[in-house]
Amino acid sequence: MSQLTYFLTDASCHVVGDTSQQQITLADQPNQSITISSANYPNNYDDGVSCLWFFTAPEGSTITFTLLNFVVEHSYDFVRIGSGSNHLAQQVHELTGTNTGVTRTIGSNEAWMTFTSDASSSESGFQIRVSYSTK
Ligand SMILES: [Ca+2]
Repeated sequence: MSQLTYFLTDASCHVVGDTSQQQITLADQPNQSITISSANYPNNYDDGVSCLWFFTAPEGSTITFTLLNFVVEHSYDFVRIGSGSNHLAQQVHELTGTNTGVTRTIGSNEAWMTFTSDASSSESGFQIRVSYSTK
């Protein structure tokens, strides 16, 4: 993986300075889930983006990512999802191209997600609902 610097971002991929927003606690969200979207959605996202989100759910639960809408430049722009609280390790899923309707589950109550776009060409981006369920 490249040596990108990721910025912690809000639900719309805008950089946040408030450390209280660094962990998204799913149980505290309305409907116990949150929908994350690329910046500008449904208009095209920007080039050169690197966004990072951390999610936590109650101990013993699993976290599910539902790709409500997902169109990014194939093979150049990526959403990556992994377990735990270290976004440089334990990558589990890599998503690129068109994946609307797909779901991916992390077998852990901690998960992270990154979105990276390269220097040129963008698409409409994504809306991803992040929820959890107890085993
Ligand atoms: Ca691109």
